[in-house]
Amino acid sequence: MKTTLLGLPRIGKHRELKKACEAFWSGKIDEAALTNTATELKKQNWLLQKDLGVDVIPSNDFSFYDQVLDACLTFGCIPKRYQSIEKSNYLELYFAMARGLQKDNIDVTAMEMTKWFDTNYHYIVPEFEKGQTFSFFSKKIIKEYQEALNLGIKTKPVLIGPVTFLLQGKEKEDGFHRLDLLDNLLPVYFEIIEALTRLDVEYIQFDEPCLALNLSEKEQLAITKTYHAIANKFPKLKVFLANYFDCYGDNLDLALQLPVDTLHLDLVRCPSQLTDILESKHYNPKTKLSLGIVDGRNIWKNDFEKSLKIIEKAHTKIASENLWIAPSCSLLHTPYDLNLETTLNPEIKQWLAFAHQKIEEIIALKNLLSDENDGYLHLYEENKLANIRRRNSKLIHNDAVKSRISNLKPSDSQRKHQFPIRQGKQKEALQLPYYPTTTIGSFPQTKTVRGWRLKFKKGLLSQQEYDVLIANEIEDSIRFQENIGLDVLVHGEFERNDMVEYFGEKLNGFAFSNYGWVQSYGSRCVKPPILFGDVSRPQPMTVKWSEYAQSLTDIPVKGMLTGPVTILQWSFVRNDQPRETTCNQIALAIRDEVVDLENSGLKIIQIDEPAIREGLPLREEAWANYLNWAVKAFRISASGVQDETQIHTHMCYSEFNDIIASIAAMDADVITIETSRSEMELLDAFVNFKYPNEIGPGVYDIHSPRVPSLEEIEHLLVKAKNVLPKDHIWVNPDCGLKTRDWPETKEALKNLVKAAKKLRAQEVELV
Ligand code: THG
Ligand code: ZN
Repeated sequence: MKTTLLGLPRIGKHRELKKACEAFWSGKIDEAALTNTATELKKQNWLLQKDLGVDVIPSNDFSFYDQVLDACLTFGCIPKRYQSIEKSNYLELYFAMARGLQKDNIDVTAMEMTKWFDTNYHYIVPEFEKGQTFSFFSKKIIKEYQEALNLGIKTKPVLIGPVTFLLQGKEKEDGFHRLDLLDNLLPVYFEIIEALTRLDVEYIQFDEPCLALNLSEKEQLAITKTYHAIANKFPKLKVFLANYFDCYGDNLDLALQLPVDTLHLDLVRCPSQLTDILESKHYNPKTKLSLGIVDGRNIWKNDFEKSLKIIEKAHTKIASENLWIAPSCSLLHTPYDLNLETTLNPEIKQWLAFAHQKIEEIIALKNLLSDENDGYLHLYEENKLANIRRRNSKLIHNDAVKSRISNLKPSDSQRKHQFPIRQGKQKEALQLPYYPTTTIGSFPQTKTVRGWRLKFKKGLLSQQEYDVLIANEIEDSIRFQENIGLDVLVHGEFERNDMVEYFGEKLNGFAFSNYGWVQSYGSRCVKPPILFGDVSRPQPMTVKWSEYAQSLTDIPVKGMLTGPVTILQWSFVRNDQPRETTCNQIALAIRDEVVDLENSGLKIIQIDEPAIREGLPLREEAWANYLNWAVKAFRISASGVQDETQIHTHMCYSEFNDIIASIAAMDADVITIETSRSEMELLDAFVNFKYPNEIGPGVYDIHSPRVPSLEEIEHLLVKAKNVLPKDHIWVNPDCGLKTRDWPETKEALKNLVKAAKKLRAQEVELV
């Protein structure tokens, strides 16, 4: 039995790569300093794995920004607009593709980003043209292999497979399908494999998580063709084919017949596939199986007793030299090292494993399975004890919460009346003009504001001093919004760090790490809360600042909350009960907050659900069940209020077509969505569906500091007005403004208000 990993986090234990990249972008350090940091981080990862005893260690899992962007450069898949950038200036080209570049006479936008399968990680979307050709451009994969070799480590280079690479990208013009490019792309793979085999590479890992999706026949054929072609050309190469995040499902028979050395299975997300494989007539016992048994998407300690049973089951049919033990997927999605955490409750800490501990678990499992396992039995006992303690812990179970869940009634997820009746009452109560203007909720989180929070956490500011600073910031923002003439105001969320972390910190059932950072995109990280127990709300979470903001003005202020599905999706959640149950517990806590906000005088409350689409299971068979409970959880959170109280929701990064009926079923009075980058194309789903409630299609892209002109906003608004009922339209930016600065925010919002006023004036002329 051998141990391996599919990849490790790379941002650095103390986010060294994040800091180095940001310093490089702002010109504070040079390329050599950035490269040194990268070299050091790669070395640390390799040596850690070597010291802990991993048999086959991956390389090319490092990335300055994103591994799919790396693949684009590896295959010379570089959109034309970057041609003006000197190819010899590799990092400038690389970061221009990631972030855009404005310099001298160059002005290019970044490539698009989207979520990687059902994770909170964003990748750069490859862009394809008809007939596009590829070339072996960046030699990173070779250089990293050699770098590890110089440390005495013969690695398994990791490369995204050609089918997943093509499928996760997008066509930039009509008239072809991106899979048509496979024949142009494969020769570059051959060239790469050739170069690696010349260096005596034994294994190459090809990541094909598209195998976890429903594939068309054409897509399945592409997989078969690819791996037969590789096997024919390189009969001695050992291909390690990795699927993860779900079952092989419909693709299992096909996968079992591929001429590969090893198939990797995600046995955390799909334990049943092991039996399917062992019983399949297509399974050739010479094909090695990599048992992905340690959860690469969550932070719980492995259950050795359970894992050993699974491995032993595989062992009844498969010789041990044909079995690998591995994490379920790359450890990119877990934090580095639990040992850095000094303030976690020790009772909870003993239930957890971060990336470092997960590697130790893989090694321990291997040792426990060896004939001479005497020296390791204490590890088994310790693990067993920790898991028993977790199951029985008083920290986890709260009878009041459990009984509230079992007493949920259908009316708890139902507003008092249907939307048309509510709409009338809300129009009466709110007296808003046509095309009401608002923002999504957050205002710039400036260095100064972050600085206050840091000082407060370090004890350098008292609670009272901190509160005064926040109160002043809120007052300034209210005055600004009044001055420019917005119709529905927000307090700005200056008191919040992250929209999920903030609520987790205020709810029972959540714990927090200090260094549990996980890469979200590029240099940006999130610190997901650890949801370990039954969720309850000890006291109101947002009422103080929302009520304060409303007290400053007669114009309605929106209360701002994060929805239950998004809190679930962006936390590390418990694995000892269904996600649905956990989500309903969060929903009840949010519901209580919504009611408290209403009682404190807020007439409009927004419950954000940006992650509802990303939580969609990878396989369509599982969609209906998920959508059913996710929508219900949202409705539970929103249904405690009177008809007059207006519930908003907000979603971003969404391909809405797939789930538009469920979005409508959420029954929010108003939804604000991201539409500007697609020139209102994303609105089509709502229009075709005849979305019944009110809607705010975003009229400018907040991801760039660029200030949209009055005309641009007006142009988009007219597009919206042509397809939606005019008393359903709201005017707002695409998303929250926390990553922006004030100067551009002010200019952009002034133009937004002017555009709405202009449209209103035109209505009056028409009448
Ligand atoms: N919160 C969480 N997940 C998210 C988002 C979020 N996933 C999707 C999307 N929003 C990702 N966007 C961002 C935007 C900014 C940052 C992270 C993810 C960010 N992070 C700080 C950083 O890396 O410097 C750290 C956060 C902090 O200072 O507290 O800026 O909004 N959960
Ligand atoms: Zn958004």
